Amino acid sequence: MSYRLVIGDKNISSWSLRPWLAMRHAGIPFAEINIELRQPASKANILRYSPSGKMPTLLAGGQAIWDSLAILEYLAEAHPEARLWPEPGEARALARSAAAEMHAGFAALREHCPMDFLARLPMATLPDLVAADVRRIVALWRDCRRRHGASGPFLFGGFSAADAMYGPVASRFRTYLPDLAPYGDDGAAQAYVDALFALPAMAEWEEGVHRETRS
Ligand SMILES: N[C@@H](CCC(=O)N[C@@H](CS)C(=O)NCC(=O)O)C(=O)O
Repeated sequence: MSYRLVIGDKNISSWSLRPWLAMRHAGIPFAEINIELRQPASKANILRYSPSGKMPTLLAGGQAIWDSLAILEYLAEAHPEARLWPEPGEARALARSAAAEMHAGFAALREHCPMDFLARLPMATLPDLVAADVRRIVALWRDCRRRHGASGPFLFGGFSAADAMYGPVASRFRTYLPDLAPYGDDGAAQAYVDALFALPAMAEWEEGVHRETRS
């Protein structure tokens, strides 16, 4: 199967980072189609590939698969060797819950702390709703790590689709919240953020941001 992944600007397109990270980390080959966001022609350009008018969209042969979580599910099914969901059923159910919670939630964090990959804008205080989101994410990460993370540095040990879903959150934390201790972190959440940024695929995304912002 030949894949093309339609994505937005790497500095700000948090949804795009999710499947991109999973595919790069898993070594699933794909070509990128880059569409600049916030331009007069952006919507028309996206609609050439994606019926929803949103990115990311995976073009798998002749078929378009849109929405980051649907793309991850498609890839997990098409590439079982990539182990995008953890094996034991209980861990897999928790990984899916964590991914879905991210997909459907944390609206306050998204609104007040938009992904801005290269920026460093530490926030000393957060609006209550954002602080509640951060506390919940820190607690969720700790729970996943404690219950299922023994075999590696990620939420379920080895890298999974849940980590792809939270990659953009790691970027938001690096930008706005370099210290997670006030939100209940005992060190596990920060270590997890560091593990995500130690991935060669994250470094490659960052290089891509530099290239795009220079051009
Ligand atoms: N739920 C979707 C959201 C996708 C989304 O909002 N994508 C943004 C880019 S980060 C987009 O395409 N915006 C362009 C527009 O709305 O015109 C997903 O997970 O893929």
